[in-house]
Amino acid sequence: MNSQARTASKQPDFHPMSSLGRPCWLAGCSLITCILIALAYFLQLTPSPPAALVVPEHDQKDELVIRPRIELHPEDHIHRAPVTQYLDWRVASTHRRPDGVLKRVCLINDLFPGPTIEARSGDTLIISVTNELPEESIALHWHGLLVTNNMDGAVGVSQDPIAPGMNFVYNLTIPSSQSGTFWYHAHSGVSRADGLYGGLIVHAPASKSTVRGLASNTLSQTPGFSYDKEVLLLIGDWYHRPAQDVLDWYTDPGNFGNEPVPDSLVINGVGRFECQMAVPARPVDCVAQSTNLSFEFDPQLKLRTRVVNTGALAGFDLQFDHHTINLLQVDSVDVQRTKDQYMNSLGTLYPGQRMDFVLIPTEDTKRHSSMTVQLNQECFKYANPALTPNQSFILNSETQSSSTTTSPVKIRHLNIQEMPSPSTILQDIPPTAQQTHVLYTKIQKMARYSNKPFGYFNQTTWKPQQDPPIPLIYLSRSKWDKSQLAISTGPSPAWIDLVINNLDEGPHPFHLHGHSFYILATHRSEYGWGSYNPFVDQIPPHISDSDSGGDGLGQYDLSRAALRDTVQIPSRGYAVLRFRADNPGVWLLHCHVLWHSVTGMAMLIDVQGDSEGVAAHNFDVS
Ligand SMILES: *[C@@H]1O[C@H](CO)[C@@H](O)[C@H](O)[C@H]1NC(C)=O
Ligand SMILES: *[C@@H]1O[C@H](CO)[C@@H](O)[C@H](O)[C@H]1NC(C)=O
Ligand SMILES: *[C@@H]1O[C@H](CO)[C@@H](O)[C@H](O)[C@H]1NC(C)=O
Ligand SMILES: *[C@@H]1O[C@H](CO)[C@@H](O)[C@H](O)[C@H]1NC(C)=O
Ligand SMILES: [Cu+2]
Repeated sequence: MNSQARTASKQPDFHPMSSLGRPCWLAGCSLITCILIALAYFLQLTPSPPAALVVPEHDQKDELVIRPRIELHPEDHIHRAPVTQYLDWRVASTHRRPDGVLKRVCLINDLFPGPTIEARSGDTLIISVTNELPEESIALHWHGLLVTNNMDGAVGVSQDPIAPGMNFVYNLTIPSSQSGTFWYHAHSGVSRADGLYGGLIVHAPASKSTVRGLASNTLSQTPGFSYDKEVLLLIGDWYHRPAQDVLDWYTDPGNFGNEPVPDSLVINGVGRFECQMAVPARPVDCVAQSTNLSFEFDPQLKLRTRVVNTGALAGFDLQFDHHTINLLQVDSVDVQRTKDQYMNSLGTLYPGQRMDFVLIPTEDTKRHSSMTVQLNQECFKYANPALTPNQSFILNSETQSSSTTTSPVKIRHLNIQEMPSPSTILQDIPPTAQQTHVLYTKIQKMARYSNKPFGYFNQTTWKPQQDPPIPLIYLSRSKWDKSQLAISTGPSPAWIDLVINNLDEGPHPFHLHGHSFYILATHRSEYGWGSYNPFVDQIPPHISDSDSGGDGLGQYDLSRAALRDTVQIPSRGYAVLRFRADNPGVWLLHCHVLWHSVTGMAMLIDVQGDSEGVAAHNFDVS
């Protein structure tokens, strides 16, 4: 019981919003105090920042630095037995200035992002969620965790939304087979883009041999893959308008279905915006930041860096100077190691995806080092002059003169979208599936819907079940309304192939609830429509490509497959996913671009079986 209470009350010590003494407009004090201090600043009543802004435990040099750092504590979890953690969450909203611009932000227990959950495989999380928002209903989804269907948080599918003033208790048992970087986010309306999300880290229990006390990953025992500390980076695009206004803009036929381009980006709830960048058409209430943003990571340490794309629309690339990168996991699954293990860049991480890597200082790291976030502009169909798409953040401002030699670092690139899983994971894939389903997805602006954009799978645009307004899992299939397009996988377990053709000019990051899938192939067509129907096409387009293709033995090169829960489907192309439908229930398959999923780019996978015993085989932990 002691360890339960200890774990339950634990908050990350370095949560950007949780400590006292952070700048007021970023911390939990009232709006009025914020305004007063901001005024004092502007009127220069104080020559240096007021005492409230000083981080008490640090020296003078640090006074003007905000550290948007979330440090993790694997040592509290990897050596203990599984426990039940009780969390009591209140969801509310208030006005904050994450990047200097005032915006109504959703908070969990006064935090944006919400509290970071740290657990170990086999833990049970009992999370009581009380909705204290005045108007919006909410629900929370546990992205990537294989939970039981009724705890999945998908409004209209597995639960009713939690109305204002109401409470819902999530009861999640983390399978003993899962560990890695996960996150939770709103799965109702658009509150995710108002900040209703947070990190969920599952530490793997320590194995017998540990490296410097840490063994959260099998790779950590391999030279080059060990690390000293763990940190979390929740990085995402950010809009200055309320998410509902952004959605209204998107669905306005006058905007031709162009996705709203974000104004900014935030890392762990903090960003940087130059007030003069705001466009006249969208005036903002902006306070210039007088502080530097620096992570102040110890330049001697190797960091296991866990990155989540929490954004609504944009993918991003990360660049580090004076560091190399060793990729450990994508979507909480190990990746195959490469011969050339030290990388400088990893390619684009799309909304919903996660990557874990060891950030390794190079010889000259004791100098100023920085991380650059580059929002990928491929899905920006117009220019937003307010946005600075490439932004650098200081990792370490310390300048030591111990090393002046700069060892030239060869630039090596890796594309995480194409990184296969290790063969130990791929050996589970059967040579063929029992069922194959072909799907077509597209955003359409149709005259009969006043040219508003809606996302489609085949002929159906998804909406939460309304007629009758009862979540699908409590209704017989014959009662589902016309917005529910579903694939039935037959008696569980069964191996299923999904061939998802993307008929759009733009890519879509698709996420499947309740299961991970093997990506067997992806294909992008430069011209025409690169669709694939295995029932008709003798040779799949990805094989007829000269530079990619199989081993000539089958349609798919299983040795290059990747086990994931989110896949970027290229423009005018497709992805072939193979998964074992073994988690009974009704599960969403949807685009993780928020503006696409809320306008219908979603459908259902109906996995038959007894949902009481969902994934029960995973629950026994020795
Ligand atoms: C912020 O960083 C810049 C560039 O490194 C530096 O010149 C400046 O002194 C820093 N300001 C504060 C307040 O630390
Ligand atoms: C959570 O679910 C488990 C397994 O179904 C059950 O034994 C336990 O009583 C539940 N706990 C709560 C607080 O509902
Ligand atoms: C941002 O970085 C990317 C990749 O290096 C580059 O192609 C692009 O031109 C940069 N954009 C801006 C606005 O600097
Ligand atoms: C989607 O459309 C394709 C082509 O018409 C069809 O083969 C497939 O069965 C449809 N899928 C579903 C789930 O209805
Ligand atoms: Cu999409």
